[in-house]
Amino acid sequence: MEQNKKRLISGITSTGKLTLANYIGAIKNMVQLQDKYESYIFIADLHALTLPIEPKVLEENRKNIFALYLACGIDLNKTTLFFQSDVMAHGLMNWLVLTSTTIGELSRMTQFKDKSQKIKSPNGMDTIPSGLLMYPTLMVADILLYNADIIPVGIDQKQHVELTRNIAQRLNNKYKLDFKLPEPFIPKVGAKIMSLVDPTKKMSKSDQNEKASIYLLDDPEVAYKKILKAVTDSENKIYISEDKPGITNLLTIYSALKNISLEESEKLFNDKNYGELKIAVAEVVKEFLIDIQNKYKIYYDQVFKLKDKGAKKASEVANKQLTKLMKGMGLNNESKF
Ligand code: AQP
Repeated sequence: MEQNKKRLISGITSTGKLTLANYIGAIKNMVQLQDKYESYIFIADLHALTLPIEPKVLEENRKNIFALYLACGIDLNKTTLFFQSDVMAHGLMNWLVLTSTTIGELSRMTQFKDKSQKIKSPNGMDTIPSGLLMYPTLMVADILLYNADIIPVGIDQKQHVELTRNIAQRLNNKYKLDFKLPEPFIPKVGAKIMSLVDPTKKMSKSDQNEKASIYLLDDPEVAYKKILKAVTDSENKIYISEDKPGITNLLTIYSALKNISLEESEKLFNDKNYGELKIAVAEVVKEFLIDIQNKYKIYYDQVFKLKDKGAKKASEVANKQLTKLMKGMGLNNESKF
């Protein structure tokens, strides 16, 4: 059966504690799509090294994310779940992809511009790790290794999937190969969840202000209070509008967790006040966190028992694609794999 299914790949970088935005923008879709697609989901721990990170922190993040994927509904009977660093092909594929990319192409990526701006020293580029520039080529490698059809991601990653399409086309033309051109799969509701303290900025796991994000492992009571304190405007009328990013964000979170459209949420709340909306959103967020945290506790201690099966299967698939590209490029190591 699996041969007839289209392939899906996606990952989350283990740079910090997962947020509700990571769930709504990415994991929720991964869970919904795992019945229909041959699914490969990973913890992007090599990507996490693109910015400085303490080894102990990285170790803990990786384990948390693996257990959280399972708690959120990733099913090991349907999805191949693995740590990126367990599949050696990712590093080598990254190098091969890198040789077909230009510095201009990489430095134009919005995420690179945003993240490098934040850490740039007054003396110039010396504080910007080269890994940050190459983050997208590793993502291209992640996708091409599984010859994936679709990539469930939030809108901030769309540009990297577009780069993957360009590079796949380039490799196909240059080396007469047949890499698929992947499509991003972006959720209808929740493609960009916003910060709770500044709703013009995206919610991000690396935001230094803990009040800006709901973390999947937040104490549910703390999360409840964060929603009650979420920044909104002062009009006290509930409707969806670009001029009302805070209220639109709360309606979006409610819709995503209740599995209803944004317009349905708007209708439900349009004769209510901000306090009532915040309490309703805080309740669904709290319930959601209690549910996944109960499951998380069960999975956390099993991570190292569960991880190798996925890594083995992923390696088999990845090595085939890697060998294809190596041969195409003239690196013909017949008996290597
Ligand atoms: N605010 C968001 N709304 C919707 N989706 C989001 N994603 C991230 N932020 C939002 C999606 O979650 C997945 C996580 O990808 P990642 O960890 O590899 O990188 P990211 O996009 O850089 O995520 P963060 O949370 O912002 O992490 P940091 O702070 O480390 O950069 C992707 O599918 C992403 O689109």
